[in-house]
Amino acid sequence: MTPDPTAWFRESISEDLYQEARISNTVYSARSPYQAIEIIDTLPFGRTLVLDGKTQSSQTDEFIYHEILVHPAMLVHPNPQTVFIAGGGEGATLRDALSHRSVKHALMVDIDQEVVEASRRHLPAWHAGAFDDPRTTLLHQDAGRYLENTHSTFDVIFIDLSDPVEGNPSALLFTERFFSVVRDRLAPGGIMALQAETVDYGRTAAFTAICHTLSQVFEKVVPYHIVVPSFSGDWGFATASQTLDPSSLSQPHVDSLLAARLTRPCRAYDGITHQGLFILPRLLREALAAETHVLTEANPLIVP
Ligand code: SPD
Repeated sequence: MTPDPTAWFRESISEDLYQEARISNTVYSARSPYQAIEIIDTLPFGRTLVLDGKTQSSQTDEFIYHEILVHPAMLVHPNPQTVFIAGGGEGATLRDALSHRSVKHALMVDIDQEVVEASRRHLPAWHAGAFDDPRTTLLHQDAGRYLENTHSTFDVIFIDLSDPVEGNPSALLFTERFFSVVRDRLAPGGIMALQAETVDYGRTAAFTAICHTLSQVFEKVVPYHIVVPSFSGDWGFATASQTLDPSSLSQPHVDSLLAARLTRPCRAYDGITHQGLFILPRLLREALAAETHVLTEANPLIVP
């Protein structure tokens, strides 16, 4: 079928910059109580989940995003058995966490059941059966409130949230308060990892504010990055813990840990890729060092 030449997905990258991808098919379009949900096929990036106008992940490079979010934190932990995922509606963070044979239980809490149901139906390569894995528990409620009210602790916590655009429920989870709740729900020796917005030069304010806010709460914050083309460029991540530093893992150590621990082969991540994640360009290092902004509920992160 010839794509409609007028159908474009237009996503704001900043107030003054947009990325556009030609749409070949609209697979799903709905508004849940929390956000606008679209699943589209685009020519450059294939099938794509879009929430409140922002790309969440795309067929052509979702494995880069999810492997890089998940594996550094999982590998630096000596024996990750319990995992918590805040958000992660597509199920691919769950998929990659469950690929570690040490994991006995993974609890995913995503507020939006409609995102998960649409992903389960239309994004099968993302979850790859992870929702039906006997080690999985899936709940639909506010992840922050859940963590505040549970006594459980977790070896690894992933914060895989949609971009905090105005009105999206994720905005209140990029805050000092939420990061403190996460810290208190880590088991001794535990670690968290999160997606932390763009690190493209000139647009690093969200990333540096997230890392600075994490550093108010955790002893060890390790920022890192990789290019995710459907996100329009270089994307930021961080781990946070009291002592663990994934950048200390050598290339051969990463490769041997992967061989010993994983049940699913990686496509983007290996020992050499791991080394590159932690090499931050000078201007980004300077921006991180100069950051003073602490994100709070009264003054949360909002991206354009
Ligand atoms: N799974 C949540 C990741 C959100 C990333 N959004 C990317 C937006 C790119 N403009």
